This record gives sequence, C-alpha cells and structure tokens, in this order.
Amino acid sequence: MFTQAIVRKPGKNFAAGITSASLGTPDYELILTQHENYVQALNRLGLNIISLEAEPDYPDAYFVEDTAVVTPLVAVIARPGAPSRRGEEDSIEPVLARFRPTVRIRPPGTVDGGDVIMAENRFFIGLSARTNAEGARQLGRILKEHGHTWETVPAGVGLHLKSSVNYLGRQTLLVTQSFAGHKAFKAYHQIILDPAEEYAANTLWVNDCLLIPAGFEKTGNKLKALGLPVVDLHTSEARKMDGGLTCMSIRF
Ligand code: CIR
Repeated sequence: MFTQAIVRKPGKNFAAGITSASLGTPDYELILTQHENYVQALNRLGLNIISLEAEPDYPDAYFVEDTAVVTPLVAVIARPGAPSRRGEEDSIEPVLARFRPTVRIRPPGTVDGGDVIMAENRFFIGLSARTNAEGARQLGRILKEHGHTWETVPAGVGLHLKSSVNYLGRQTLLVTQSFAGHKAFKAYHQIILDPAEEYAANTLWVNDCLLIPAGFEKTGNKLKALGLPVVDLHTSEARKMDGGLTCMSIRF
C-alpha cells in the first residue's frame, strides 16, 4: 500500500512545457481543476498528499513522476533527459530524504521516472529519448543492491515506457498493441488496449484502485472486468502537454 504522494501544482506558465501533441492550447484554470480532482482522488485512496509549490523556472515540473524512482527501501533521484527539465529534481530530493535514503543518477546518465515500471519486486526501465543506457545501468545497479531485479525495454513510440505499458497489480499489465506479446512481459497477464484508446495506457494503479483517463469507454470496461474499483479522471489539459495520470505524482 502507498501512504504518500508528492504532487506539484501546475504553474501559470505550464503551457510553455515541452509537447509534441497538437491538441490546442491548454487552459490554466482547467488544468488546476483537473489537477485538484486528481489530488483529491489520491487522498481518498488513503495517501497523504505532500503538495509542492509551482516552480516558475520549470513549466513541466508538475510532472513530478519523472524526477524520482521510489522503492520501499530507497529513493533514486532521477536526472531528467530533457535539458529544460534538468534541475526539477533538486527540490524533490529533500522531500524524499525525509522518508528514504536517496541516491542520485549521475551524468552522463539520464533517467525519467516515466520510463520506470515497478511490478512488485521487478523493474522495467524504458530506453527512450529521455532515459539512456547509462542512466538505466546506474538505476539498475541501485535497484539490484536493494534486492530488485531489473531489465531494459525499448520504450517504443511513446514519450516514456509508461506511455505504453503500466502495471495493474496481480501480475497484470495494460499494454498498447505494439507491446502485446513482447518477450519482456511474457510472464504477465496482458490487457491489450484498443488502438483508438492507447492514451489510456497511462492508467494508474494505486492501493488496488485504478485511476483511468476519462473518455476511454472500452478500456474502462476491460478494466472493470478485473473487479477493482475504477475512477475516471479528466486529463485533457495534461494530455495537451504529453502528460497523464502517472506523471503527476510520486507514490510510495
Ligand atoms: C515532458 O515532455 O517532459 C512533459 N511535457 C511531459 C512529461 C510526462 N511525464 C510522464 O509521462 N511521466
């Protein structure tokens, strides 16, 4: 069970963040409402919310997931792959240091937390434009020292590995079509997304509840069949900035 979630309010300049989406200009008031609903959903699931102030110099900083990988025994402070995001991790480290020993990814390694799937004791580290082989090697070494197994997986077409694959508990993964049957995931039961609903790959499993992006009915129905509570949350504005549900918190 997770007991804590670190979140950060989107700043007024959040629309200056990096994006490849062509979904229009995001709305500040609307992202604040959507973000607040997300935070309340985490709080209702029993997580204590550690809410950080916006970072004026870092418009993407509310995507806090990318700044750390937290296991029950250690907090690995990431080194974001995008130069404009490097430094976001500096204000996360002292917060995590209250709960776990911290270890940093060092240059030339880069890791974005969005590339790291924690499936119980096993970690999948996506190699992407943000997470390089050296970053994965450093992270893997730290994870191994703490009793975890790990392997790398090319992240594919999404921004991060978790744009395409997420762990839902009970040895089950939610995967896009291009990851269906992937050899790295053959030990898992796989729920394969409808091609029109691949954004919903970024579903968040928290304390045996599934937070899913609103508007993906087929995925919602497939996930309800797992028998877990499913909560729909609106993410239209984060999506315009290439983000989603997992990105906006660090759970531990
Ligand atoms: C970025 O490009 O870094 C942000 N605009 C989106 C980051 C999304 N984070 C995530 O998927 N973990």
